[in-house]
Amino acid sequence: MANRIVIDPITRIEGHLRIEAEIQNGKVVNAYSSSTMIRGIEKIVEGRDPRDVWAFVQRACGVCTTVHAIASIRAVENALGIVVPQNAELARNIILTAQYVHDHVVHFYHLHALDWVDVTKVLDADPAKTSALAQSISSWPKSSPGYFSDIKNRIKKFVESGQLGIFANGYWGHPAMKLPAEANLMAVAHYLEALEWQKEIVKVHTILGGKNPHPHFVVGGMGSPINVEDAGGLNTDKLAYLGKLLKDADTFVNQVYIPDLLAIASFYKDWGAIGGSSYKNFLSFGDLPTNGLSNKDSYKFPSGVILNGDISKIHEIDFTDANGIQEFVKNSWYNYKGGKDKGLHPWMGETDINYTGPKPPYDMLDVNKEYSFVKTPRWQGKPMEVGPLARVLIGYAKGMTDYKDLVDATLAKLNVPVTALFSTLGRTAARGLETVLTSKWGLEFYNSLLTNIRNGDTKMANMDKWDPSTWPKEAKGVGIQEAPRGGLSHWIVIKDGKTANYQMIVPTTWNASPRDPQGQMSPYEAALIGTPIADPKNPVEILRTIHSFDPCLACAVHLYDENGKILSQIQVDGVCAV
Ligand code: NFE
Repeated sequence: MANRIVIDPITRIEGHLRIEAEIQNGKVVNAYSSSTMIRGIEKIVEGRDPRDVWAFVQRACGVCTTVHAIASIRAVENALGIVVPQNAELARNIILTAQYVHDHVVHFYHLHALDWVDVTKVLDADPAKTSALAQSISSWPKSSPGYFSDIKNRIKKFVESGQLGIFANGYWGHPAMKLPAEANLMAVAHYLEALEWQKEIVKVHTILGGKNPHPHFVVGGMGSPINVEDAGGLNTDKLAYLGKLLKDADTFVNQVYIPDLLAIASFYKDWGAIGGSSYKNFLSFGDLPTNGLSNKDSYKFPSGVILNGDISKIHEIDFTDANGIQEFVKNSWYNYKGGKDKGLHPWMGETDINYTGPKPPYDMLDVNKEYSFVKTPRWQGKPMEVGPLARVLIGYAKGMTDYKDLVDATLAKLNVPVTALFSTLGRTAARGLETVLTSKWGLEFYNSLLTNIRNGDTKMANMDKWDPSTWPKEAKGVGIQEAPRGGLSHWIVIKDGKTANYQMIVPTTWNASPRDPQGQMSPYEAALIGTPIADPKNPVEILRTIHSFDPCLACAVHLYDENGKILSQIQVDGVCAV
């Protein structure tokens, strides 16, 4: 008989995700993904001026702090037929590339690495050998024996004081941890460096959007005026500083993140055959336009759908198709006026927040009924995985040069076949690969912005349709975006100048959702089936696969349930293990 275990929360930050998994003969045979927070920001923006909505919905999350704002202004621009000036497109692209780089580096070191890296093994490491290892894979200057010796001493003090602080919880000493002591020390050193580094990259947002988190935007363009001689505008000094920040980030990615990723991955190649979703369906909306959002061929991030792992055919997405993108609530704690079995296209979407489900504390969810606050999105009725792996696979399948070169070179370095991408390792590797690309593209966008300014083009916003009296009585729009965790879409219906309906279908909504009315699992659930579990009381293997998606439940449901008080619980056979 299968054992059911509960991991709640499985996320390190970014909202509460609960996984219930059934384990039999050392493998996961069934899995359920649940969010214990309610979705409600969509209700807050009803009746508001569409030009203000971005500022509310951006607060769904403090991690992907820009993406909901950009998806929102794009939805309004799409509804009203507004085309933004090229400088605004470039500024938004630079903000987004900084977001991907920041988000992915933080995910790798602070949200995922400790599933693979054993902090306590650092004490066994030889700093001289660690230095030799670091210098053999990168020219990053902070690699001397003395530097690693200092880091080792810092960790030693943590351990001796008995106060492990940020390292207090982890699967230390677990048999699935495979790194040599020196690789652990190198990774922990860079974990600490990345904590420092991240406060630099966010300055890109403060220069172009005034602040971080939650930079400022404006429907029609950007609110940061270009004036190379004015202290208050985007002037020569700020533009030069912006270039330095982007270059420094590119160096960190190529000299620290990627060498670490490849070094760690080389010890975990078996994870190239674990954690792939059995459906092998991938979706990407595409993003980073270089010649207007309406021109999909100009996007740096590809758009399309892969079905059943067949990379020889890319399907197109029609956003207006009522049977294309739909959300279901059969297994979610929401009702639809027309009943719980049918799906709704998001322009007709409903967010009913009259929750009547179980209240914590509860031992196990009744997964035969509703079991999550995440709704279940589907494309043409099919579950879809979104995220870096989807983008990399679709870009590769489309033969886009940037993707092909990088993917082929990395597979050769790791000596694994292309099928290894359909896995936990593939997800984590794809995130690294796209960070290399987005960092490089950020510099390209920056250079294009400078060229425009040098040529005398300083236009940042198109305010032709700012006045609501020029709007149609009713309009509908969709704002698509590739957020760090995957395809994001905001959907607005405008009536008489006000927001009549608003829906946000977020990357983690696609990946973390519960089953649909046909009983089909969603990506997290499907990816866990077959995962080997060495010790059900310490299920680090489940964390590895779920964290490889980089869950963000704050985004997926948009609002905390004020009654959701359970903070930390891992249960095994009804016994609280941690
Ligand atoms: Ni809260 Fe997000 C991203 C969005 S959720 S982090 O990336 O949108 O999947």
